[in-house]
Amino acid sequence: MNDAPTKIETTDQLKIAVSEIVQSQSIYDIHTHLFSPEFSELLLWGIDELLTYHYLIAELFRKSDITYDHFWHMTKTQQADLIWETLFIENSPISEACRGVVTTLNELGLDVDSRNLQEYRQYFADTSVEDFIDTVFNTSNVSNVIMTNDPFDPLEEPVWETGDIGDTRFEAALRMDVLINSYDDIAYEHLRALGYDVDLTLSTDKGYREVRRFLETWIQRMNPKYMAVSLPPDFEYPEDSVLGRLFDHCILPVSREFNVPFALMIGVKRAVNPHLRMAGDGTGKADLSSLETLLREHQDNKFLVTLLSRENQHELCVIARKFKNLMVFGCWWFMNNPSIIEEITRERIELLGLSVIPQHSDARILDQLIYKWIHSRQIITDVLIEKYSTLLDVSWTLTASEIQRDVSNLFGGNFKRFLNKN
Ligand code: HDL
Ligand code: ZN
Repeated sequence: MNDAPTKIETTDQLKIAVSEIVQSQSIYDIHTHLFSPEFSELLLWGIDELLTYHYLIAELFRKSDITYDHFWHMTKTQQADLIWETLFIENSPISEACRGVVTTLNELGLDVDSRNLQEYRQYFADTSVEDFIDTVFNTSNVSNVIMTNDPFDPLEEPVWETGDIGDTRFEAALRMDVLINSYDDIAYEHLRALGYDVDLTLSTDKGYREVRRFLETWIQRMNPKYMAVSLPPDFEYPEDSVLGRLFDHCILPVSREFNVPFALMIGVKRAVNPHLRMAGDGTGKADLSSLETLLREHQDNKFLVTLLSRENQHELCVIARKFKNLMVFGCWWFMNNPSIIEEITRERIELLGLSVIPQHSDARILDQLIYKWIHSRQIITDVLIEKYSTLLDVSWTLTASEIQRDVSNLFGGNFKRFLNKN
């Protein structure tokens, strides 16, 4: 860090220091949908994947007259062509998801002004996936990404069976949406077929023991940083249901025993418009009294929580003030837009200081690490400058190393400390 002053007494000095420090800080990206190359086609990268990101598919249908059926029968190249023409040429690419593609192309050194999709395709055709992974991690200054790993996914299982997922920059998270949200129509049969003696209503000690054995097997196989689940806005706890019994008799005990935190991602309404497929999910405000109960009754468990409704964010900060076993993380999905990231980050710092994980990328396509972090670094920089300035205003001077310490905690240190806490 060349020209950032060590002792910071003025706003100009502060701006230089915070900008440089945030820019140079490597990031531990704790929630993505990326995969190491060992997972072959599950690792998405390149311009056609960028353009057919489900966020852009949702935006396409607002501007194009194409029918759902016609679109879904197109090839990925045809879909990308249509999205490029509709959202980037016939309209300015000004939405966050559109802007992200342009930020990424520009950062990769491509001629954004040419608007020549074939030229961009040629760049990716000429690049190996291994080289591109290095390019993306170096350009985005991300040290590690945590994947979203589904033990019920037949495409993932063979790779885990080998015990080698290769590139150590990719780490695992054990995702339990199928186990928790689809127990009776998917997980039950799958577990039985694997030899786990579980029952359909999951209401026996034998069944609890067998689900714990399943979780333990995957924890040993994946070495996950956390176990995660996405939940609807009407998530209730406690509840006399498969979910309630899975939490109490299986997930929470295993989470404590193996010191693997439980990540709750609450507020998603799946398939609000099924015609949009992965783009068809929506959001809803959750009643967070269930979260409060969970935290209060399981204070020896560690929970990572992110919420999908803007209306829940302030309440989450207040709950986090009550429970040290709650780590608030990220601006998830529909929250991952500059105006909301700024609002959420500001209220988190005001209520929780530096004890949060301000952001994750949720990247689905490798290239997205570039734009998602460029955009978020800028917003978090601006909020930090604003907040540190209030200290200068009351004669609290700062040093660059103190800001470095704080920023290092926000972008990885808080997460690592939370994982190691017993
Ligand atoms: O459930 C999740 O982890 C969400 O992030 C969904 O994967 C969603 O489709 C998404 O990619 N959001 O950014
Ligand atoms: Zn996600």
